[in-house]
Amino acid sequence: MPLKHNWRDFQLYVITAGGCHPGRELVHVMEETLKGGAGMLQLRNKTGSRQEVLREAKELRALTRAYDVPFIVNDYPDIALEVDADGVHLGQDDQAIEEARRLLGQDKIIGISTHSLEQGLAAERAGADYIGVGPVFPTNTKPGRAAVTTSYVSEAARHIRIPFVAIGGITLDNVGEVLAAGARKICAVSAIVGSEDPARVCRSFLEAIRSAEAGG
Ligand code: 3NM
Repeated sequence: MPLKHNWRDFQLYVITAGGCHPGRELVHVMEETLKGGAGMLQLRNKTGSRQEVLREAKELRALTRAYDVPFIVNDYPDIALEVDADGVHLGQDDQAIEEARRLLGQDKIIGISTHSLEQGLAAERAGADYIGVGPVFPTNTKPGRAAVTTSYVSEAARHIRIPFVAIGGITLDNVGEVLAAGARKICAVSAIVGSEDPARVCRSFLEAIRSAEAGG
C-alpha cells in the first residue's frame, strides 16, 4: 500500500534501539515519537533473532500505517518485503544497493549510511534514495566509529542531491550546530527513545528544524 504523501517531506527520522527508557515497550515508545511528529521510522535490531525482528517489524508496520509514516527496516530486505515495509536501510558493509534494488524493485526506498562525501556520492550514483551522514558526534549507539563532525554535513548540503539525514550523537543541545551546517533532516536515537517523554523531545527537534528552515 503506497504512502499518501511524498516520503521525502520528512524532517525527523527515529530509529529503534534496545535502550528504550527502562520499563517501556518498543511499540509504545515509537507511537509516542509519531505523536510528537516523527516523519519516518526505522527498525534497527542488531542483537535479536530473525523471529524477534519479524515480530517487531509486523508491529511497527501496523503502527506506521496508521500514521501514514514511512517504515524502513535495517539489514533484512526479506523481512522488509514480508511485512511490506516502505524500504530498507543498508550499512557500508551490507548488501550492495544494486542488489537490494533488484530484490525490492523501483518503488521501495533504499537508504545507506555514509561516513564521507566520497561514500555519499558513490551511494547517490548507485541509486540510493537517501543517505545517512554521520556519526556527526561520537555516540554509544554506534560505538567505534569516528565522528565525521559537521564538516561532512556541510559538504553533503553542498554536493548531495538526494535527501540526506544527519545522524549520530545529535541531541537538543547540539542540533543547532547540525542545522547551521546545512542539515534539514535529522535522525536521533538515544536522545528520543531513551528520554522520558519521546513525544516532547520530537516536538522540540521539529521546532528547531522548522525554525532553521524559516531562516531563524
Ligand atoms: N548510524 P544516536 S550513527 C545507527 O553514522 C547509527 O551511520 C550512524 O544514534 C551512522 O542518536 C548511529 O543515539 C547511531 O547517537 C545514532
